[in-house]
Amino acid sequence: MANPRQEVRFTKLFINNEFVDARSGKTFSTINPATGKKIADIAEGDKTDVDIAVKAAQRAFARGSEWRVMDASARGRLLHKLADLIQREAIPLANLETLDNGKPFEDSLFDIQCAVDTFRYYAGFADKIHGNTIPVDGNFLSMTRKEPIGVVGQIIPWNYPILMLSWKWAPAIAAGCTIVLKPAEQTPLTALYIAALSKEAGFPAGVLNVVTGFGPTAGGAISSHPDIRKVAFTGSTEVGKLIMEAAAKSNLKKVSLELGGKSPLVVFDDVDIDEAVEIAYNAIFANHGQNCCAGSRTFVHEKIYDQFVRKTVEKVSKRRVGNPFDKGVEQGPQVDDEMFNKVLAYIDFGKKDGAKLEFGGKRLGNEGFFIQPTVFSNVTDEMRIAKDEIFGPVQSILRFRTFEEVIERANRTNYGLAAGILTKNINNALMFAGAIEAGSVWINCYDAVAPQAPFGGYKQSGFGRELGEDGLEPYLETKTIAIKTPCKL
Ligand code: TXE
Repeated sequence: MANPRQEVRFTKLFINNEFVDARSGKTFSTINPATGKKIADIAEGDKTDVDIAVKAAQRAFARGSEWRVMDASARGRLLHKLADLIQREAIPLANLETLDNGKPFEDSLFDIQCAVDTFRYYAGFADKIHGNTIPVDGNFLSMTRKEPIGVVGQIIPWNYPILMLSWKWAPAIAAGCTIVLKPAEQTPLTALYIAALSKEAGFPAGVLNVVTGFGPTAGGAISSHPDIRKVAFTGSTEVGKLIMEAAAKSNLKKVSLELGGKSPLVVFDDVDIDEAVEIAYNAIFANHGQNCCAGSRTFVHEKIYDQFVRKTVEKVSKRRVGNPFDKGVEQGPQVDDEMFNKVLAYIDFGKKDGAKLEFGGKRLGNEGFFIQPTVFSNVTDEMRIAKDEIFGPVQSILRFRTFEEVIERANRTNYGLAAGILTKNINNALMFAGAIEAGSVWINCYDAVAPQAPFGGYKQSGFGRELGEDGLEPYLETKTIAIKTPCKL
């Protein structure tokens, strides 16, 4: 495959503004999913390294430290500076992201722009985080202060490595916290690169630390650490439960979780079918289906069902899958062999459970983790492909008849991250938006995520919100201060 020559410069842990080996001296390989071959050896941090990183973050957060006495507006300027540097380095960052994750190069560039937008949004917030004065009874001046929660741990997944880092770092920095971040073991390269940029931007030592390593060891050390005040996690519901348990058993650190989904996209019979097919296609196939809010249950009204399926197959059959560095390629490999095997297993379940395989269903080529975009029709609610998060390029098309029926079926899931509805009927759209149990609802669009608007889950898709003003809340404590006054002011 004709890939760019991108040097991998950063492979060690980033602690206290220095790149260091893991104390154990251990490393692990990060793999190029397009070939299955090793890209680089990365320092394998564990509990000892997390302890060292937490100490650095505590020093950076100590009373009177450079970070603690810095003007809020200066924190905002640092965030802008980091955004500038990420923009300057967009090409090498996109090369590394595509190499490590497998997503098309253009998609990496798009993610980088979204990350820059997120940093800039929260840069503006740094000096606008403030409390209230409150008219309590009696002779008091009562006021609240919003304070940074302290040292926070952040554990992120591999599906949007740069973007997830920005969702975690930007609000935490704006709030004035210090951070120990663990990227996913599949995709450590860009977090380390951005760590180097944070030093160049001028962040004081210890404010931002990156410990690469595995979930149960490095991640586990974060979630059970006695001196971490808050853990923010994006990943599987299964691990989210472990994180919450570890947080409870250690020091009751605050927790926010952004977990999996099985999001419905409901297509009524009054739509422009070509447009609806296109929206539903992007909703499921974007990022190879490795998207927490993927529209993985396409409910289509019975009146247009057959036509919708036929047009979907036409569209999907033209999807270009291949080397993610090639121009025009829309889909690269799945992230690793584990996800590749999981997706193929679900395709098998789909066939066994009686869904009709309309397109795809197989591995592509004999190198790397490529899977054909796959479409199933005649999918019913109890099938495994309709219930579980597959996290791959597999579209399940279900048939429905009435509004009430589809609301009930759309909500019949443990997840509640997102939902979409396509219709020209404003009443149906609004009633759907009100009745659906999901953190984001998209009407006549899908994946309309923006840094300014909160994002997060109902039910087992997690709790706490990222992005928007709500996204600051998990990183803040509210302190109430009452001052006795000689009379009513
Ligand atoms: O996730 P994990 P995996 C879903 C998706 C996917 C499934 C498994 O359905 O098929 O999860 O993917 C760290 N303590 N999502 O195995 O394990 C891990 O190192 C602390 C949805 O990749 O949850 C990584 O940094 N941390 C999702 C992060 O958790 C632990 C994105 C995510 O890995 C840990 C990814 C532990 N015990 C997968 N075990 C989304 N919401 O977008 C693992 N980790």
